[in-house]
Amino acid sequence: NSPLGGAKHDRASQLPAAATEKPTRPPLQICSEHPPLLRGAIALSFPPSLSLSDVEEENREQLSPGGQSQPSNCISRQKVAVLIPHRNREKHLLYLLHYLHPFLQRQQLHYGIYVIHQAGNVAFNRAKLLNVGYLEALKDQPWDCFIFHDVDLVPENDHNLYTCDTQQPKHLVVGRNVTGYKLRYKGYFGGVTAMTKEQFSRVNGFSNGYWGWGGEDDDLRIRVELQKMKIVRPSPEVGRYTMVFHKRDVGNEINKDRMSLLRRTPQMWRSNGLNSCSYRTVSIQRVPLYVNITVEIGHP
Ligand code: UD2
Ligand code: MN
Repeated sequence: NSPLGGAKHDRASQLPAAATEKPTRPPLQICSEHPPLLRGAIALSFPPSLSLSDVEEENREQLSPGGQSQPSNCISRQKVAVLIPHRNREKHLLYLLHYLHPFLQRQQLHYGIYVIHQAGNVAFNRAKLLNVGYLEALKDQPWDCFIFHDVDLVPENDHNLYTCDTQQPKHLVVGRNVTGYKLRYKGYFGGVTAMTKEQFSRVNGFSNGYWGWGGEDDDLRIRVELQKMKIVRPSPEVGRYTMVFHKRDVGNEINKDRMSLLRRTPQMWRSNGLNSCSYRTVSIQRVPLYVNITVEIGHP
């Protein structure tokens, strides 16, 4: 009379359907925790001749408009939105898309890529663009997990899974080529991070108040710590990125106020973030490789 005793009995009900019935496909299973198609570390190259039509052609069959895809033979464990803040880095975007689409498909993810493009020439605001990306992506699809992704960082190892840890925020960039693949400093939370919808809304997203270069990533870390969450990372062998060479952009000069802003995060986080993110959407275009959201976010 063991609980498993019924198994033999049940077989009868699973006999093949009679020939007159339409064949039914077996229901899809949840994808494996260890995607079978992963390749590990790969050598990256950045050919100057790579063009948009090359990258579109490489991906033509795999993507639906707006650069979205899902595995055909299993159900993705999470629905993942990749958010890329952008202005005037077209070539970097092309290299990233060239590597990222096949990378995410090898990981068997249901995913979409959103490029949030800051209109105009005033100071760049990476953090506010990412808030906009989160809010707009959720109007498009019920994503579970968000990857906040610099345009110039290309992952070198596909064991670095672009999924969220359901308990803790995840920092995916342990090391970069330009810093000898070492963690820049304890608490470093820049470059590429993964947070669930709940984790990100719990910290009220990023601050909207960081104009120009620096500080916004540390501000997010403080928000995370104030919620008693603890950042997790992949192993150093896996969390490796190549940063495509660049200089500091015009319009993204170092933010001299960043240290004083950071001291006020504990007082500010509740009122400055997702709940105070005002912007004007200029356009939303579903191009073949991503959704392009062009947005006016104001000025300092
Ligand atoms: C570091 C962080 C980055 C951010 C930044 C400070 C790493 C790997 N990255 O990047 O996450 O915290 O410091 O703000 O540590 N961008 C444009 N156009 C512009 C300016 C910026 O598209 O004109 C975007 C683009 O996605 C870029 C990102 O903003 O990758 C960060 O800017 P960066 O690459 O100039 O700064 P970096 O490399 O010091
Ligand atoms: Mn960079």
